[in-house]
Amino acid sequence: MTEVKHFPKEEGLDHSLDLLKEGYLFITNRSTAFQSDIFETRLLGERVICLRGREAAALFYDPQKFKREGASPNRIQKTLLGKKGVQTLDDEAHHHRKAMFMSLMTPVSLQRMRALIKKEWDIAAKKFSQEKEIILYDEAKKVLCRAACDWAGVPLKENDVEETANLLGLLFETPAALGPKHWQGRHARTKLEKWLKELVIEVRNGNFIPPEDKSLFIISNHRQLDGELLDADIAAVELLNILRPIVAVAVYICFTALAVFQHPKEAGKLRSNDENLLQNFVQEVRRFYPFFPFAPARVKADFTWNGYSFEENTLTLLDLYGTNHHPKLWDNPELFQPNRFSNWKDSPFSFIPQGGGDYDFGHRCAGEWVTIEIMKETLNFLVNKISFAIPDQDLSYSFNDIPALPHSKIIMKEIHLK
Ligand code: HEM
Ligand code: MYR
Repeated sequence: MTEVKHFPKEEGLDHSLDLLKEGYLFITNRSTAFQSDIFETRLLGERVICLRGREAAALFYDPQKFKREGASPNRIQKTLLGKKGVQTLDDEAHHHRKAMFMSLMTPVSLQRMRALIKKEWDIAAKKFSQEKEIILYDEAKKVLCRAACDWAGVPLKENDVEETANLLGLLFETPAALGPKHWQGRHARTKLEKWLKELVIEVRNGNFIPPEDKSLFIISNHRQLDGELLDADIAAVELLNILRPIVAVAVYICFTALAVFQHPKEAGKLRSNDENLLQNFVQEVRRFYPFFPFAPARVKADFTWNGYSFEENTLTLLDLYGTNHHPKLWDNPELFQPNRFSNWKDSPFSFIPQGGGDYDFGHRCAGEWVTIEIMKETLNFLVNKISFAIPDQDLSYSFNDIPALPHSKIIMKEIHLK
């Protein structure tokens, strides 16, 4: 018989304030103190199990053991995710909806995204060379917003680009914010969902005809398992699940620029334009810097794992950042070393910046390949297409800001095309 174990447990009524204070390091700090990749705590008034590491990730991504129904807190749904989208589904309903997303990620469509990003940076660079200085984060959001709408088949006038980019930005900038900043995110979602719902209705009425291989067409015409179209509200939520995260790559673009600036020797190796070296650098940016902190799920039905009893419905968090920095999985995890990916043995559970496990049957990010393509093209642009100066500024970032971003948002000046 296996020994029954008690979860290491921190004392106290609630640790939500500690989560706000410690941010990305909340789970790692406790795992280190307990010397355990599994422990229990209390957050927002309920008992929560926290997990970290490869074995724990394999458990978390077992769809027989965990479900997503009721897992995301309301403040995340009202800003980042919306209601009734793919992230909240389980079993057949999830698999069917996820297949719709994965059908958008063909090699041809990934190459189309790469070409769009190249075109947008080329146009933007000509403008940058006329400017005294630019803020990379703001410019990247606009570049990505244009590319996202074009890629998804969503019409967007140039005059609306800045406002739309900022609204999409608020969806991922505000889930963990307090007060007015958080409410800006909720209002942004209301406005964006209304815009896209009306567009879906236009497509269904035949008043607007997008190309058949683009997200707008596929989501508008998607049939559920019962043969019905999605409610137009839900179609809008799913369209935002394409547009929002593409704009969110702006955060990774700032960290990419920071890495280029702080690791000039590594960046110098990229001058050869070698696709594998670009890939390794981008992978290390996604491993090293904090972005999505942890993924939430609930226990589907009682089970025991390694002697620990998991009770039905218990909220469980998987530490994405902490797994990417786990000392048992990575040599010198706190060093930025792109070369570690040159002979890295691929595992769906140890390198999980965008979630782990299976794309089709689990909740792993549908846009991971798009993200990598956008980042590689942008890295090539920063290293091989332009020269620039980084004036004095606060390039630090805080582990208790979710999402974290270099505080100055990367100010660049003296930008010239090479
Ligand atoms: C899911 C991160 C970019 C579409 C996820 C998850 C994470 C994540 C952590 C959830 C994993 C889980 O619940 O277990 C990121 C990060 C990105 C990014 C850090 C960088 C900006 C993208 C892009 C797209 C996208 C570019 C689409 C073009 C999705 C979708 C899901 C998802 C549709 C839901 C998958 C499901 O529930 O089955 N992403 N993502 N993401 N992501 Fe991303
Ligand atoms: C996306 O837009 O889907 C991609 C990246 C978003 C990162 C957002 C970071 C804040 C999320 C807090 C989630 C906490 C989960 C319990």
